[in-house]
Amino acid sequence: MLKTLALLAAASLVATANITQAGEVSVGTLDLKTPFAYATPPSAKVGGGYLTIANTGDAADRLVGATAKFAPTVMLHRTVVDDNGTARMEHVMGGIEIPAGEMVMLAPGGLHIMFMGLTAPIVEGETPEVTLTFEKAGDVTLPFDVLRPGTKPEAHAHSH
Ligand SMILES: [Cu+2]
Repeated sequence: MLKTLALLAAASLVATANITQAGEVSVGTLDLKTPFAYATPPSAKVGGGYLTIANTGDAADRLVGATAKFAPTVMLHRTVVDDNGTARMEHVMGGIEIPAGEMVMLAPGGLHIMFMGLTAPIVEGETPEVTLTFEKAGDVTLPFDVLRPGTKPEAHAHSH
């Protein structure tokens, strides 16, 4: 009986995303923290999205893709610096692994979500929704904070 209840509880955790605190969403064994994007000028066609993903489970998961209403194409990218010191972005093939018990940061200058072919600018202060797709945890839609380019997200210490 207890075992059945535990299984049911585990199943419901997988099926629904729980908002645990402002700016933090959990889905399955994953905690998604400080999702943010940078505001874009009106004519911009691309923008970047970032967040930290912690895997509290004992099996690896994988971020395999993302979608957003404001961008017809969303890719997973990594910024790399070549031997000449030139930064460029490359498509991350096969998705981003989130190892068991570890935390992966998507951050400026490294791994990021690339919103391409923007149909509307990303506006500071708005909270556009982005759907992330994980191999095991499934789809989770969460709001991204929009920050002025160059600024860093604050630790979420909102007092309500
Ligand atoms: Cu990119």
